[in-house]
Amino acid sequence: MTEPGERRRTGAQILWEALHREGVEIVFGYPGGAIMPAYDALLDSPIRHVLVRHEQGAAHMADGYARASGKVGVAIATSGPGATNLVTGIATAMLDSVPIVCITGQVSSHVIGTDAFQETDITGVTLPITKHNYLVTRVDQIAAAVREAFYVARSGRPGPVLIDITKDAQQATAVPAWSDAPVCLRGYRPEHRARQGDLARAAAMIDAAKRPVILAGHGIVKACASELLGEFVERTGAPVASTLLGLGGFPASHRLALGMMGMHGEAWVNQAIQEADLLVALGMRFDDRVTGNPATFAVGARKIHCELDPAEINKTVRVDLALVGDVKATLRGLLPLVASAERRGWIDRIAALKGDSAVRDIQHLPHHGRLFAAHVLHDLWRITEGKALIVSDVGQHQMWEAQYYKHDYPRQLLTSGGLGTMGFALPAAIGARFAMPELEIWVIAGDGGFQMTACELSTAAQEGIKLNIAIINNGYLGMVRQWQEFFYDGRYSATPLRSPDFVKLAEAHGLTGLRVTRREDVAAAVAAARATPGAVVIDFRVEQEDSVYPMVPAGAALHDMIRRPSPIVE
Ligand SMILES: Cc1ncc(C[n+]2csc(CCOP(=O)(O)OP(=O)(O)O)c2C)c(N)n1
Repeated sequence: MTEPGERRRTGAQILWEALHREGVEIVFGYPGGAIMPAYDALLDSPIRHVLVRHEQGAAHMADGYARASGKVGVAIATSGPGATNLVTGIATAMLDSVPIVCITGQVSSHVIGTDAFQETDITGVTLPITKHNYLVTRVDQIAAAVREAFYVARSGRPGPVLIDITKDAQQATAVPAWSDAPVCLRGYRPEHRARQGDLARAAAMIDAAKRPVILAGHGIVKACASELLGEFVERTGAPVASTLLGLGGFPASHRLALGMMGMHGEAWVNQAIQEADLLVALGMRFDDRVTGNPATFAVGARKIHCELDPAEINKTVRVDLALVGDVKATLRGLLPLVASAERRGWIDRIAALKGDSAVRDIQHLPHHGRLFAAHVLHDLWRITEGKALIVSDVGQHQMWEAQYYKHDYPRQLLTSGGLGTMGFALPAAIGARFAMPELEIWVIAGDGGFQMTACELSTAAQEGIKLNIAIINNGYLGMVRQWQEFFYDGRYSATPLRSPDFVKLAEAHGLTGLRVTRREDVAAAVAAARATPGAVVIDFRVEQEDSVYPMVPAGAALHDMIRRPSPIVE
């Protein structure tokens, strides 16, 4: 509808106004030819722009902003190489169901299909890694495309949406027609609600169970269902295992919190899942890193799957009952139906399993004066009282973080779980910083992954933002080295890694760099980083050939874990 007094504007101006109307306050991007009209109009918009150093960083920043805030993150880039540089970030957001909107410039509509300068069919390229995408070739389509894109990104199971806008559509003028009517898209029905009869069946299964385990996933965090989950756990007395992305959705310090499950989950958690007679899966999708071999996964357990996306039901693990709908609404419906229970025998059994598995625990690492990654993460957790927002990269350090930093709060661990994208952490943390100006933020990255997006140190320096960056530097592409040690006869093919001097690299950006080689110096460096304004990089030189334990080899049964040799072999 054209509002009274509405004036004629360019497509570029309409774009920024449409974003503003969606509540966008900040975008992350990089200019270029096909998006220049939009960048020109940006100067007259109240929306803040953060200039990244590589478009992958823009997508990860939008993603980190979205994960930390629960809002939609926005990235913007030019056509061709600018657009293709976004691809890894879009795929990362897709696999972790993160709502972002990416805007790309496209060559003018009359040259589309001619291999024009910087032409890439980015809607074709991103078709399988976006929830939806748009090619906009006319100025009068821009406002509606933005409105729909935000609706699609945040409704139902969230995800990335791309809007590709031709240069001529940005330059043409129109009187914009705004709409406040609810978006209605043919064939897209994102809302589901579990049936009352199924809720009652689920409650009966829960009441009848002797050895239930709740599997809490990312959906708990996204649906802001932590409090309800707490009530549900108190009522049912069922212990909670978390997926990597579910960490913090249920407080690690709770007596019924078991910890992380899966490939590098705690041994007692995996064992408890294998011994369970009922699994209640809440907002998780039975990823292969979580189940191990699905044929041997919790074979004695009945399974209830509470999940928003019907496509996830029976995808890898067959379940006895599916409750399709928002997990918060499902929990709210279940709560009055389930009986109060204690299940002491089951909790005692898990406690016994815990004792047996504690050999890996930090307390049991002998002190040789050597610095282990686990020391760094345990000390960081202690010093920050578990209250920092952690953005971890991908590799061994990511798993040690999940094991040793105990998360009590939702949205305080951001990590690339589904795609496992090295280079995610630094840019995602920059995005999270803009979403959470007050929170203490730590990046935990390996020496390999850090170098994939280290250029974004420049962005952090230009923006003058406070970040603490811990590089867990083991001189290897550690996780791959570990697999080579375990499964390829220790043949280290392309995993030894030489890095720049990270202290000097920080200094070259006008930032502070510190180096730690001994455990006794960890606390002082952490304190110095916290007290120093701006971004600080700490190069933690850790044990080079340590491995993450326990480990369920890919495709093995969940109870078939490789345990840490004890005592640690010299
Ligand atoms: C973009 C990308 N390329 C390759 C991989 C495969 N990969 C997974 S972990 C890993 C090693 C990571 O090394 P580093 O960043 O040093 O961390 P560490 O494992 O040593 O803690 C690699 C290469 C990946 N996950 N992402």
